[in-house]
Amino acid sequence: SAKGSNNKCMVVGLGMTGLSTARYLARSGRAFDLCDTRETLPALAELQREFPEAQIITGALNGELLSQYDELIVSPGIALAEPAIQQAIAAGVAVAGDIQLFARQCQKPIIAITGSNGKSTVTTLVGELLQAAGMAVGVGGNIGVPALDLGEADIYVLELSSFQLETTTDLSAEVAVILNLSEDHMDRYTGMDDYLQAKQRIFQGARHAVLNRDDAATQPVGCEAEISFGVAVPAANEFGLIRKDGESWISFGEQAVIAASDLKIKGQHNLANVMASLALVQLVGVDIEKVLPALKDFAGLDHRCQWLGEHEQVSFYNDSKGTNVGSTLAAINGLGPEVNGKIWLLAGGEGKGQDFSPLAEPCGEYCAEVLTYGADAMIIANAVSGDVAVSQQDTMKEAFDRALSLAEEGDVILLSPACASFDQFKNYVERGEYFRSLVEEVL
Ligand code: UMA
Ligand code: ADP
Repeated sequence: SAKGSNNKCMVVGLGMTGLSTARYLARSGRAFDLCDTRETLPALAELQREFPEAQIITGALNGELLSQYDELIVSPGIALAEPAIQQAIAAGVAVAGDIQLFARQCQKPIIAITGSNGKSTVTTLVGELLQAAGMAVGVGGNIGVPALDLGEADIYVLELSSFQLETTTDLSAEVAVILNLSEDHMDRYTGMDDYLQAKQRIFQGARHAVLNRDDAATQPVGCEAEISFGVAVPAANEFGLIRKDGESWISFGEQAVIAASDLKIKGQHNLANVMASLALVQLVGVDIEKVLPALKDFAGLDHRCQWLGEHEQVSFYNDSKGTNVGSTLAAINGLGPEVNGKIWLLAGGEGKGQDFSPLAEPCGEYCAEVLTYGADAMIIANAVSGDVAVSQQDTMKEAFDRALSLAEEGDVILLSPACASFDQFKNYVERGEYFRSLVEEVL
């Protein structure tokens, strides 16, 4: 075999990304084949009909075979560390991902957003602010619609995962940001440095960058941050928080922009998300004063610290998208100071090898009890039990019933698992809907 001997590219992985890539290559008239590591693909017949020219290969990746292609377009669900892919790279085969293909042909500005937490919130909000400013916006990437499936637009807002960035070499975004960095996906990275290096690829060729002053890991590489955000009182060209009339306000330099109480999304982490969003739209030329009504209307996304209702003065919050320690910390530190009573925290699921000890101290401060359940219930319980009362259950329902029976007026029952859901649910959406159904029986 020899690199490029068949003058084709290979689409590796046939999930949403692979399909969008195949459609794009077909539209562009480029020759390609398709492969997936799974032995059987449910939609194989349809695929063969849609792409009659392509060979479809299923089962374990073959390095010898992959080495014959000009370029591999690798899906985010497949690690580049796969030996077959490494063999092809060693043979000189180029590797890219769908985001790289998208960037190569895109003539319009791209706002690129990554980070461990808050990506979907910021991506959605930025999309709404740009729309309010009168632009036709394409919003996609990791948030759901693959970039190559987005239609014509004046500007694109892309949520990018570290997996997507691994296969991106020159994004050339108009504005790029790493919102924050905390431990996640340690099952795919050798450590935090490796994970951060993937994220930093978002700055390659970027025209402008935004920095989170409270998180040094978000520092742009190879370009300057023009606008920053953080909780401290801002200097010129910075977003930050000030006190005004006894209230917390977001301010740009000396210009007070909006009171925290005028926002529907709550918690300090959401103030950071709003500041990041304002910085991003400002750097593509939007007058932020004009989009304030849209900002005030933004109610946040389901499953992210979402208030579900109140019963006998006990409030219920669904934070099923809290799939890592960083997001659960944000939920506790965000809600904690605002709660009159205490928080009953339901946490558990698949821990992805995380260290849960950072939860101990804030749980000690704000929680009545941590109720753990699911596969890694014991690991979480052990990590926090020195600082807070803990009970262990098999299921979320048992944890919920216990919290409900013990909660007092002014308390909050919060689902913020700090874990992936796959041990007991299809995904975080199903987990959140289940929690909502438990709450609705009470309301
Ligand atoms: N898979 C195989 N063999 C293959 C290809 C895939 O076993 O040959 C498995 C993967 O291990 C994975 C699943 O199939 O479990 C999906 O992988 P994929 O790369 O085909 O994924 P897509 O369907 O293309 O969806 C991807 C993102 N998924 C991943 O990064 C795993 C979606 O983000 C994203 O919405 C979509 O592209 C559109 O851009 C999901 C996600 O979980 C929501 N992202 C992670 C996160 O947010 O934490 C990074
Ligand atoms: P992502 O797309 O990065 O997963 P989401 O906006 O979907 O981010 O939020 C995921 C989880 O992280 C939710 O639990 C949410 O409450 C929490 N979260 C949102 N923004 C932040 C932030 N800036 N810092 C920490 N946690 C956050």
